[in-house]
Amino acid sequence: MDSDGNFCEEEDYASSVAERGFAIVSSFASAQELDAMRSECAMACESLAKGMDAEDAVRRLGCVVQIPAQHGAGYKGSRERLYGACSAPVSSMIFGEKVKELLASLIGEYPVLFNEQYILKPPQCADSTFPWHRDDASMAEQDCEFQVPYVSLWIALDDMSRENGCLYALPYGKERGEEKPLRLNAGDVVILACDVWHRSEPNSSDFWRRAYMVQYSQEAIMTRSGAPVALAVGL
Ligand SMILES: O=C(O)CCC(=O)C(=O)O
Repeated sequence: MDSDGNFCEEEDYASSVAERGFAIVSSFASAQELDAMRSECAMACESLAKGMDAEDAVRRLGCVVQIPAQHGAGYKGSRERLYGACSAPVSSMIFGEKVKELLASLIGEYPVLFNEQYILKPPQCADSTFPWHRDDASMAEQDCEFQVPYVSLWIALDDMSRENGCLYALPYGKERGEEKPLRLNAGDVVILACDVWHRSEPNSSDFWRRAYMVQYSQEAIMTRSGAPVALAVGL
């Protein structure tokens, strides 16, 4: 952290995640990958809006935009069919060597993608608060048999500020109130451990605040009934 309380670029991401529950990777996404994610995100909104206003649709969906796609081995192909030409840079980013290298020290050599979603806060959207939560709480709700370790990569598609609803993560062992805003540049990533508390405030700016979150587990996460909890796509 610098003297203003902003988080700086770090290199030993695994140690940071183990010690405080999160880490920041500066400039993880290239300009081409950023463009492609923004295009996918616009297509996802259009598709979910089904001819209605995309901004209204996002507000209705509680800011989380997730396109249902085929699970398992056919997944990569199904997202290519959904998003067409703009999917290639995103697919290579979420399944390729760069992410594998990052994930190797965090969850091992055989990561499994189990979820991806865009988190979009429309301009001046008072209803875009995410209260304090840990991501693994949703697993408990889904009747999973084992606690499989996982991490989320939360990718900033726009510059993030307090005004537009940036993330706040609470380092392990700290009290609420000690969290700092994660002011990021577009293309930076926050690695979030599944048990780190985090939140975000509403977007009170005049522009969209867009993020893309991809989640990877150490192995497929199964419910007690034997089905994958969400996607189960090996890299
Ligand atoms: O993007 C945000 O503002 C928060 C999203 C979040 O915390 C989550 O999806 O778990």
